[in-house]
Amino acid sequence: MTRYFRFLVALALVVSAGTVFAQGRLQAIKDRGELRCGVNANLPGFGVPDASGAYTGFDIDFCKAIAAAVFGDASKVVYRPLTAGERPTALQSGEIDVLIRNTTRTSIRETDWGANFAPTTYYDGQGFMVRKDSGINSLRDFEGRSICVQSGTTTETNLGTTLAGLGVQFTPVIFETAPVLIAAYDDGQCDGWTTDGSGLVSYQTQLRVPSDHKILPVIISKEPLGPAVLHGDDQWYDVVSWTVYALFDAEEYGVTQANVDDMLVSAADPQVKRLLGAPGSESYVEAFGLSADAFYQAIKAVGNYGEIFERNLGSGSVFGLERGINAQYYDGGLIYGYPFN
Ligand SMILES: N[C@@H](CCC(=O)N[C@@H](CS)C(=O)NCC(=O)O)C(=O)O
Repeated sequence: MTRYFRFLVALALVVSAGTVFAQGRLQAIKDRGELRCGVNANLPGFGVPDASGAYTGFDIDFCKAIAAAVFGDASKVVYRPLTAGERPTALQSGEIDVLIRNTTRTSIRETDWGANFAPTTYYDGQGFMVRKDSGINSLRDFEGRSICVQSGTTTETNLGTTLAGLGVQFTPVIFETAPVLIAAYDDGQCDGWTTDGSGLVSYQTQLRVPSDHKILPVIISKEPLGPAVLHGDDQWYDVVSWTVYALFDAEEYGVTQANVDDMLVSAADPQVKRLLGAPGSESYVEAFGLSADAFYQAIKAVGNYGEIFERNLGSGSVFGLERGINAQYYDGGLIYGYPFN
């Protein structure tokens, strides 16, 4: 690329980002008629296209919820598949409106990436998988062994710092994407591999003989996963954040995909009426720049937080993940919706 061409590209990015900023991303999305969501294309349970090319998963449902809140139509999403390493540029260039791709909230990502993280939707932690017959039962057993790890992730840095701290000498075998990494691990190219606990459970189902492998009972990090937008647009950040809170609140108030229509007309609880923008209730939702029934639309499209969890990752899925710390606060977990008032 010539220096002049690079200058033109940079100028175009600045001008287009400026246009979005000047009028606000929410308005730009409405004018465009579609939400651009940066997602995972390779992580069953979180984000993956099915045989017909339709994306499904826990993260995908949050893209749909935001589209439903903005347009009253969950199908108005364009999914942009991203590798781990592509995430910051996709966000910074303005190419995507929101990143919802099992992305950990960290200080570096808020500062260097310029990401503003919405509420955490899945509290995770980094773990390890090994073959049952490997003789590896703890991190110290990786001494002199190899570990597959994906680049552009928190996983890679945590691995290096944690094992260095323990004085364990190991060989990292680095891959850019998960499918290649999993195949290499399955072929015996590494003695173990490491990623978010949810990712281990998801990918274990894709190994040739899943039951030949085990997840070590060790977690080396905090991996709070959630949606992120670019710094600098408070209105859009609020829309994304409060769509997440609305889905948390819906579970707390007992509003489900199945009963939301009834709730809209007959709920007596003022909290529910405010959440749904029920006729006759004061509108707290329009203040976001959305229609009064925006969060009714989101719940109607994907259900409440608990329904999203169970359908994609929990009892309604092949993964059977427990809610654990992703339970509601009143059940001893960390999920806590904020009030609409
Ligand atoms: N949460 C970590 C890890 C995210 C990540 O990319 N994990 C891998 C392994 S679960 C993944 O999703 N790979 C999918 C792919 O490469 O397409 C982060 O934000 O850096």
